[in-house]
Amino acid sequence: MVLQLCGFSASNYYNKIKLQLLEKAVPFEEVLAWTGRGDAHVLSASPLGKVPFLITPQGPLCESIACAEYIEAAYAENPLLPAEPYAAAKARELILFLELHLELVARELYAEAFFGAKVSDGAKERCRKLLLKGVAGFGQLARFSPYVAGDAFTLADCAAVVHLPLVSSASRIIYGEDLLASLPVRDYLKRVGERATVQKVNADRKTSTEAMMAWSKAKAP
Ligand SMILES: N[C@@H](CCC(=O)N[C@@H](CS)C(=O)NCC(=O)O)C(=O)O
Repeated sequence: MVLQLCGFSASNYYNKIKLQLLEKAVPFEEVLAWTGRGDAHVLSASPLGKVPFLITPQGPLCESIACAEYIEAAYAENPLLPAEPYAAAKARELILFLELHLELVARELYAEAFFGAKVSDGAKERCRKLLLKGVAGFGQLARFSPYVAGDAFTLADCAAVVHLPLVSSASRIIYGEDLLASLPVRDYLKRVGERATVQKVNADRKTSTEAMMAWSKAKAP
């Protein structure tokens, strides 16, 4: 059975795994699964209803970090983690740092930045302080030389390519300034954006975002 990637292409976590699979040239099938609609098949694979999740020959798997590690272990071709343990741990460190200290913090702003809801001034202020700390820390760890973990494209790039643009645009919309502007993120994204795999992920993201917005609009009272 071919590996199934479930979710939708507007999701940054989904796209992290999609980019990994494309980079590794692992055969896979995309299966559309939306969040927040109480679908039983989604909840049975991903208890919190989050995407992405995988349907593997052994069964379902959720949480993108577990999915990414499974894919690296199960499909040896085109490895995206260095063989040397410390270098591999440094790439994992970047992914965790990006997700815990940048993306998850900025996520609190998305409701207002992208979905027309309101985020309290207190929450915005708290997020801003955390983001400034997170960005400084990420700047200390990230190499951008030319890839985020150094001279090879790794899983850390799969995460950076999908999360950094969101953090950047949410902060521009909410604070009127790009809190990532102190880092060479724009040049980096331009550089990795030349890869056919990244172009495919970004093109699909646009189409999926339009479908998601149209659905929310049709559902709105
Ligand atoms: N920790 C999860 C985060 C996944 C996540 O937050 N996915 C979003 C889409 S980008 C989602 O499913 N949101 C719906 C929800 O939280 O109910 C992972 O790494 O897979």
